[in-house]
Amino acid sequence: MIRNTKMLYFPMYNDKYGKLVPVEANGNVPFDVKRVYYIYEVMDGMRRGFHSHRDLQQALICIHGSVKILVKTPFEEDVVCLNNPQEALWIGPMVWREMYDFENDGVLLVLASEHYTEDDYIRDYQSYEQEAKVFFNVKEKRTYK
Ligand code: T46
Repeated sequence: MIRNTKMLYFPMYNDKYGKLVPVEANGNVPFDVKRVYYIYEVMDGMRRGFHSHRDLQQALICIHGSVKILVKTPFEEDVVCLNNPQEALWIGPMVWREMYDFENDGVLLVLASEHYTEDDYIRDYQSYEQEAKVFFNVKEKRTYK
C-alpha cells in the first residue's frame, strides 16, 4: 500500500436471515464519521475523482459489485480493487484518487471524517504535486502510517 492508505477489515455476521457487517466510527473505522455518501450507476468507461483532499480521511467500501481505485502520491501509486463489503480502503490526507471500472452495478459507499467543503479539495494535479511534496517531506508527522 502507498503512504496514507491502508485496508480495513470488518467482521460479518451470517445467519439464516442473511449477512450483516457492522462498521463503527472510532472502532473499526479510525475516525469520527461526519458524513456518508454513495456513488452508483456509474456508466461504463467513466472515471471519477481526479482530486486529493488536504485534511479529509475517508473509508471507501464497495457494498455491491466492484470498483477500482487508483491512489497516488508524487512518489508512488497503487490500484486497489474493492469487491468485498467486508473491506474498506482508508485514504488519509493528500492522496490523489481516481475511481473507475464500476462493474456489476458497483455501489461505492464512502464514510468521511468531515462535512463537505470544496476548500479541502485539490483538483489540479500540478498544484496537488507541489503541495504533496511539501506535505510529505516537511510535515511527515501529519501522515498516519
Ligand atoms: C472522494 C471520492 C471518493 C456534495 O454536495 N456533497 C458531498 O458530500 C460530495 C462528496 C459531493 N457533493 C457534490 C459536489 C459535486 O457537485 O456532488 C458532486 C459530485 O462530486 P465529485 O465530482 O467531487 O465526486 P467524485 O466522485 O469525483 O468524488 C467523490 C468525493 O467528492 C471525494 O471526496 O474522495 O468521491
